[in-house]
Amino acid sequence: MSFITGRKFINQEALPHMWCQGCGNGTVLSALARTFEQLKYTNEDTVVVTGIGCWGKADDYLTTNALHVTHGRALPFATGIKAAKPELHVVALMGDGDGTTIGGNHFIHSARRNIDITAIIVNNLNYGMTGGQFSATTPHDAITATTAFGNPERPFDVCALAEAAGANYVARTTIYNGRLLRSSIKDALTKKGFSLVEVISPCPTQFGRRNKINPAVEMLRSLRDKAVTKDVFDKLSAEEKDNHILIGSLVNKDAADFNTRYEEIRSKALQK
Ligand SMILES: Cc1ncc(C[n+]2csc(CCOP(=O)(O)OP(=O)(O)O)c2C)c(N)n1
Ligand code: SF4
Repeated sequence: MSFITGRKFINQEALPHMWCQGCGNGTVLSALARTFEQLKYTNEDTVVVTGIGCWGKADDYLTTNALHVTHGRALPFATGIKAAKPELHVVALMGDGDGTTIGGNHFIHSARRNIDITAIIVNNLNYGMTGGQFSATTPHDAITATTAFGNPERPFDVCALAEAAGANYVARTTIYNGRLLRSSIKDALTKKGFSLVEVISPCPTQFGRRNKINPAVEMLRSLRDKAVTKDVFDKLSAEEKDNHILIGSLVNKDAADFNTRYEEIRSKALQK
């Protein structure tokens, strides 16, 4: 009997990884490597594009083709790769700072373009790598290095943003919900068009410590207790919804992707 381990996609020479104890990044990396194996992807036909941040280091630990680019710019680079080489599987790995704050504009336009890229945003609610500053997903009132007495801003709903902009596939999960994490990554990778998997993940070192959700296992318990599927979420009051995490597949449709539309227009232009 053989088991799916994802081992051939993990660069053993780069281990041990740099992530803190209790960080969720390793769980997401393992789920991604296993799904690559399950889908029979190869190192040659897969490209991982990362921005800057703790999660942005993920490409160091993968054996696939990789492009490590500037902060917030993973999606434009991924777009260029997919437009030029549609046969490749292109995956953009971004933190919430990378993908929705400094890179927020690229995020909505990639979804609008519906280009066939899978974006995996590990949302740990702050800028982990640079010391725990607030990001566009930091909850209202949360304590961060730059909101020492509480965050006056409201967070983006990353999935709602992707849906409104036109993504074909949108799912949210947490690192506690391991099976959903794997199945969401698989569905996202196999869906044509722009796909988003938002993974709510603990950053015990920066976010947990400041918001008194520690040790790391407390962050996992909190994810377990807060994550609910749509049937439960819909019955909650507005106030309760603020304190829960809606998980599951939220959008799954088949609008034509960018490369298909581009080819249609190109062939029309060639006939003139
Ligand atoms: C243009 C630019 N601005 C700021 C930085 C500094 N910087 C590096 S990582 C980072 C935050 C990363 O946070 P996030 O994307 O949420 O990833 P995490 O570290 O939490 O995984 C920042 C602000 C940078 N490298 N480049
Ligand atoms: S600082 Fe936070 S996000 Fe970065 S490795 Fe540590 S726990 Fe993970």
